[in-house]
Amino acid sequence: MTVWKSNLPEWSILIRRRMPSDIPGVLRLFDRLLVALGVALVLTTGGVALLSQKDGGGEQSASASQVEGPVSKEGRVGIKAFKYMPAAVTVKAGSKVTFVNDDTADHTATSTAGGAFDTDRIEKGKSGSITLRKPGSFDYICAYHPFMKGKIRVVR
Ligand SMILES: [Cu+2]
Repeated sequence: MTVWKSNLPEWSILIRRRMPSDIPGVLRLFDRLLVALGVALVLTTGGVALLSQKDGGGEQSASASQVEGPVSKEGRVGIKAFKYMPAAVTVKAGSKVTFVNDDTADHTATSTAGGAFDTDRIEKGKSGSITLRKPGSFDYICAYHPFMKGKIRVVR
């Protein structure tokens, strides 16, 4: 008990003595906390920004699919003035896509990747069809005029 009693003032003095010197330490700790909070905030807002960018990307792909048109069971692509119209279509797997050559020259619709499909020659004023069974995104060109480019997206 006597040891405890005699120790108590020493402890309180120690604490009191340490207090002033500890304040900057506490402040430094507080600063670190603020910095950490700031970093966390930046990271969070960055994450949110990234997420909203992702959303924007989603919107972009949504508008891209709008360009490609609605998903249909039968696709129809016109060919006029050396252009596929529309240049991109989206169809369900198993769909038939018909190319209507309303142009002044013969054309084809020939996939560029691994011979997925080829209409062969479609004479001017005629049409040609292909059936797409495998889902995927297929770029195609005209075998006679490779600058003519189109895309067919096949979804399940
Ligand atoms: Cu052509």
